[in-house]
Amino acid sequence: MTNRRDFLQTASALAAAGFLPRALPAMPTQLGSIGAEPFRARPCVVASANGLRGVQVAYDQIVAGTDPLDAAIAGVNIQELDPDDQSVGLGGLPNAEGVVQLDASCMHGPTRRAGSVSCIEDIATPSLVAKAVMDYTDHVMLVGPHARRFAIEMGFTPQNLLTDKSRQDWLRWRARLNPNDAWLDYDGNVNIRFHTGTINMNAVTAGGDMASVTTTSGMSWKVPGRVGDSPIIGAGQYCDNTVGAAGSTGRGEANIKACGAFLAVEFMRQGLGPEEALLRVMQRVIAMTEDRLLGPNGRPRFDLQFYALAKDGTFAGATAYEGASFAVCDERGARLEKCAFLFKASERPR
Ligand code: SD4
Repeated sequence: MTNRRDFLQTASALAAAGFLPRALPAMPTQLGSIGAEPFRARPCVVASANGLRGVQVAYDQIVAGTDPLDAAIAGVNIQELDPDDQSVGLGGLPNAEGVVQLDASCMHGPTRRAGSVSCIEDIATPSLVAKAVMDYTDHVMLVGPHARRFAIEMGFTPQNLLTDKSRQDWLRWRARLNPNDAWLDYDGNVNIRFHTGTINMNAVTAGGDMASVTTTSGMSWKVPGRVGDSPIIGAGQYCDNTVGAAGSTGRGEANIKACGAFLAVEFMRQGLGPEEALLRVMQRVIAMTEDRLLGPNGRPRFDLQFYALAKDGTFAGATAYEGASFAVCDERGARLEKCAFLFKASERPR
C-alpha cells in the first residue's frame, strides 16, 4: 500500500529526476491579456523596404476581408515577379554556379500552420509553394529538386529565373574571382561582395488575425545548396496569432543562430513593445556572432534587419546601424519609416 505521504515523496523524487513534468510559472500568452485595457485590433501590414508597393496591396486586401496570409503573399508576389528586384524570385542573383535557388516560408496565425521551401529552382513564387506545402501536405518543409517537383505537381509553371542582368552580374563576379584563371575581367564594375536582399511581410487584420511570409533568392554567389534564414520557421519569419509576427532580411547565417523572429515574438509575449523587442534580438544576434564577423569595436560587419508587428497593430523595424528603413501600411497609407538602431553608421567597422 502506498500512503499519500509516500506517494508525494515518490512523485517529487521522480520530478527532480526529470521523469515527471514540473509545474512551470505562468507566462502571459496573449498580448491583450496584459494590462487593464481591452484589446483592440488595428489593420496593419509591415515589410522590408522593398515591400513598399506590396504593403499597400496587402493592406487593401485585409481591409476588404482577405485572409492575412493570402494578402501578405499577394504583397510579396509583386517583388518575386519583378525582374528588377535582384534579391528575390525572377531575376534574383544566382549561386556560385549561376543557378537561381530560392527560399521561402510562411505562417498562418489563425490556424497555427506553417509551410516552407528551400533551394527551389525554376519557380518564381516560392512563397506560394511554401503555402501549398502548408495547405496540401502533412509537412512543413520541402527542399531542392523535391520542392520543385512538388510545385509542378501543384500546377506551378517552371521558368528560367536567371535574367540577362543577373547573368551579367554573375559573370562579372566570376571573372573577378581569381586574377590567374582563364576568365578575363571585362567592363563593368559589379560589387563582388555578397549581396543581400529578401522581402519579409507581416499582416494583422481588424479581427486580430495575423500572418507572416519571407521570400528570397538568398545570399548572392552562395555555395550551391546553401539555405539561409528565410525558410527557417522562427528565424526568417514567425507568427503567433495571440502575440504578433516578425521577420528578417539580411545575413541569414547571423540570424539563424539567434532564432530572431521567434525571439522577437517571445519578447513581445513577455510584454515588450515591437521596437524594444527587435533591438534586444539584434543585441542577441551580436552576442552570438563569431569574432571574424565583428570589428575591433565589437560591432557587426554585416547587415541584418528585423521587422515586427504586434497583434494590437503597433510595429517597428530595427537593425544594428542607423540609416535603414522599412515599409508600413495602415490607415495613414503606405510609407517608409526609419528602423530603430543600436549604433551610429560611423561605428561600422571598415
Ligand atoms: C538569406 N536573409 O538568405 C536571406 C536573404 C538575404 O543575404 O538577405 N541574404 O540569408
